[in-house]
Amino acid sequence: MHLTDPLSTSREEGDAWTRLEFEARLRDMGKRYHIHHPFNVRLNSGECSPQQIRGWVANRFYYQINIPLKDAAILSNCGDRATRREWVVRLLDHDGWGEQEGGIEAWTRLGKAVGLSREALWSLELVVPGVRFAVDAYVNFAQRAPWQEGVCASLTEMFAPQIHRDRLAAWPLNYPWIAADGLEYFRSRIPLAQRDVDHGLRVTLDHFTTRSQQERALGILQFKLDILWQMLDAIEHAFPG
Ligand code: AHQ
Repeated sequence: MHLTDPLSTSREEGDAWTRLEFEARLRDMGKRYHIHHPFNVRLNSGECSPQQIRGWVANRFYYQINIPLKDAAILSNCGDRATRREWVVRLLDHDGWGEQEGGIEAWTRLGKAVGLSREALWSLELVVPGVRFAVDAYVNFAQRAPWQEGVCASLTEMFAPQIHRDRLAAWPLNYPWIAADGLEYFRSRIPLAQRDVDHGLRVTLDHFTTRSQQERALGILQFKLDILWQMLDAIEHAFPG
């Protein structure tokens, strides 16, 4: 096991961190969040071309349509009914239910607003290998890992409200050609992300209690931060300008 392996726990056992210290260390990893990725900085500064924005939307669509599969994998591994009752809403948030269109449908409206037809989006023709592999790694992790580890990996959403707020503030100014209703997904996620993180953090702080377990939790979060970072690396490479 390489020391650089983010999922490695090859460290001697120290004292467990307090709950507050553990949460602070999880939140401190926000400095590695993809909000700081050069592509995201350019995207929010108005420096991306319409083709780059379409590339980003089409590739992130693959992430979006896989979130419910990831969340269903966690549900299928979870024997605790109370947790499942809380977790199941995440699938509905994305797939929708009854009259509620859901986040995947909202993302197709974002696609339309940036010039991607529903067919182009759903064809997945613009999804590049690096994005596919990163997203598939996330779903495979959720299928294989204990459900609490899958929950822990979702905690990158601790940092998501800010990235959504940035888009809502910057895109109308920088990309006036993108219809405002295309940004509804970002607006909808801010309260949902906060609700999801409340639950995910409670599960994580309750489950990972020894020092080596807490270190593993940090490694799991780093693994998910790497997934988000790699997606932007691959998109940046595939859509240079
Ligand atoms: O729109 C996003 C979303 O629904 C989720 C679910 C959550 C998870 O379960 O891993 N993560 C996540 C994220 C969403 N949007 C990303 C973005 O940059 O718009 C951020 C991403 C995350 O922070 O993990």
